Amino acid sequence: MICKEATDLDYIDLRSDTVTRPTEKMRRAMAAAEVGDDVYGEDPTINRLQELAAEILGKEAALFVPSGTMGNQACLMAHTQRGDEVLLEEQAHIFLYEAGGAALLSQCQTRTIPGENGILDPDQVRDAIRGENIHFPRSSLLCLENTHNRAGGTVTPPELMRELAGVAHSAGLKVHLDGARVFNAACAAGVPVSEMVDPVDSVQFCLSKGLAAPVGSIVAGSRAFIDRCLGTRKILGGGMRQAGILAAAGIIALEEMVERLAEDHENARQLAEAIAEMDPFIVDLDTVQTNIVAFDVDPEWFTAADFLAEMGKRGVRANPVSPQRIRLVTHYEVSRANIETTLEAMNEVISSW
Ligand code: TLP
Repeated sequence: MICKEATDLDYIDLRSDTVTRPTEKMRRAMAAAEVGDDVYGEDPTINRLQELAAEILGKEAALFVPSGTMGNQACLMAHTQRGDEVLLEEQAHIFLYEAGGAALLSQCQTRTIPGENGILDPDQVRDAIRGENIHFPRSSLLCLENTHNRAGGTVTPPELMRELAGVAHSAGLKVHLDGARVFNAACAAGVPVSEMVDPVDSVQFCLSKGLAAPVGSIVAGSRAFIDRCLGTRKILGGGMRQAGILAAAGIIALEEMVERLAEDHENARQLAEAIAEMDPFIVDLDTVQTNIVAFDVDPEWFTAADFLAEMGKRGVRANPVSPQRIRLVTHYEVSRANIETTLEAMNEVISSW
């Protein structure tokens, strides 16, 4: 097991797994990284990261990009043509939180489908795909998200991934996976990540979330697709130079930070089970499958913001996701002891209300 480095923070940060800072080993690797100009394809550390990522994912090729948002958008641009329709779950990150990039950059129309806890039903997808008709846009891409952030880190199982992709493929659509947390999904499903992503044409995953690298995401797919992404990444300003300094941390993220994700899942579960016992909160424990605990706050008690302001005074940071809903995210800088402290602070706020 990876040794958890004691956090030196004087607060507990449950706002996101994006807050994780690079480990000591990452910092050493970054300082020592061999670098070159990556726009010329000459950064040996980036090349090594891309090869490693492609191998782990079981895809022909991979590309290092600065962020998950850029990875998703570069893939959308590479898959679609102006005026196409992109199908997404209605709470998908690409739809909700990427600043309208699908409309702006790919000039696509989005069509959302309500999932159950973020998980799509193949029949709904089949019904949403447009047939041939001069009035219709061309349905060209289905985007999946696994784990599903807004639904609370839920996992679409690998068999369902295959079924959903099969529906899209048989109607001529491509499939992109926003797999920002796909390693969490694979860990929870108990399968290698390559099995999870096998049915999709492209995948984006974040090195900068639970895997603790400071910056970066990977997109992966066929060699021809990644060649197109080299172009779309350049348009988006994502052609970096001696970014092997960042890729060095990404290599450690893939080599050393994947296996320990199970600890974050156990911590989230412990947190969720205790919160479910607290009067002001409603937790659907079935949705707590990975490192995210999203739960409702009874408006008769307080708003999410008011409650979290009190938690902040007690050294626990978290974000509301709507006026009556809170999201807590576990990661490698949150220990089991921090979970206990968080629960104590929650009980204290409730009893003093
Ligand atoms: N998610 C962030 C916020 O943007 C909400 C977080 O704190 O969870 N896909 C998914 C499913 C994501 O959750 C995120 C980031 C992204 C894409 C974008 O990644 P970045 O932040 O690297 O652009």
